[in-house]
Amino acid sequence: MYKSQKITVIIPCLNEEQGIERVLNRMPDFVDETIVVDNGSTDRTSDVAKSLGAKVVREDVRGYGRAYKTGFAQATGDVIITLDGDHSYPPDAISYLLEAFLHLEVDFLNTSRFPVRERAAMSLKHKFGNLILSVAMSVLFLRWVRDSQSGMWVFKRSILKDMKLVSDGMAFSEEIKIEALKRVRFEEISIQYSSRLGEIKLNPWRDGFANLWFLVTKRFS
Ligand SMILES: Nc1nc2c(ncn2[C@@H]2O[C@H](COP(=O)(O)OP(=O)(O)OP(=O)(O)O)[C@@H](O)[C@H]2O)c(=O)[nH]1
Ligand SMILES: [Mg+2]
Repeated sequence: MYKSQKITVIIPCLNEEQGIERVLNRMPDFVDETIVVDNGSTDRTSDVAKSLGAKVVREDVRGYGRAYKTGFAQATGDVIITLDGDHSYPPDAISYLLEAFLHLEVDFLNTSRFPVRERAAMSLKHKFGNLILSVAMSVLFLRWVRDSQSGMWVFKRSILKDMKLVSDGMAFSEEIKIEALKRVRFEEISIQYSSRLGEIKLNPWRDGFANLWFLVTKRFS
C-alpha cells in the first residue's frame, strides 16, 4: 500500500530472464502485487519471476499490447504502474512517481525518458524516431507529449473501463496515452532511462513506421 492505495505493478516480458531478475530485486516493498506477463518466453523468465515472488501470467499470443491487456485483466490494485522487464526503466523511481501522481491529482501520469542522461541508453536513431512519433502524436491529438513511446505509466485502474484499446503491438504504448489524454487528467514527468539488459527485440524501422501509421489511422478512424 502507498498512502492507502493498493499498488499493482505490471511487467510484460518476452525472454527477459536477465532483466526481470534485476527489476524484481529493486521493487519497493510497498508494492502489493507484481504481475509478470510472460509473452511466450523460451528462456527462464517465468521461473525467475516466480522465484522472486511475482505472479506470472502466461500470454502465448505475442505482442506488447496483447501482453498488457492480459495483465490488466488480472490486476486488483487501485493504482497500476507499468515498466519493461529489460531493466531500462527505474523501479526505485516508483515512490517518486506515486508522490507526483497523488500531488498532481491526475488519473494518468506518463514518464518521459528525455533528456536521456545515460548516453548508451538510447541511440541517436532511436532518439530521432521517438521525436518524430511524439511530434506526430502531439500534432494529431493537439496535446504536447514529449515521450509518446515511454513504457512506464502510473494510472488509476478505474480509468481502463472507458478506454478503447485496440492495438496488440508496440503501438499500444501510444494508444493508451491517447485514450488517457482524451478522457482523463494527464501529466508527464521525467525519469532516468538506462541501457536494456538482454537481447534487443525491437525492429526500429518496422515498429517505427507501424506506430506512425497507427497514429494516423487512430486519428481518422
Ligand atoms: N518487442 C516485444 N516486446 C515484448 C513483447 N511481449 C512482451 N514484450 C516486452 O515488452 C517490453 C518492451 O519491449 P522492448 O523490446 O524492450 O521495447 P523497447 O523498450 O522499445 O526497445 P529496447 O530499446 O530494445 O529496449 C519488454 O519488457 C519486452 O520483453 C513482444 O511481443 N514484442
Ligand atoms: Mg525496452
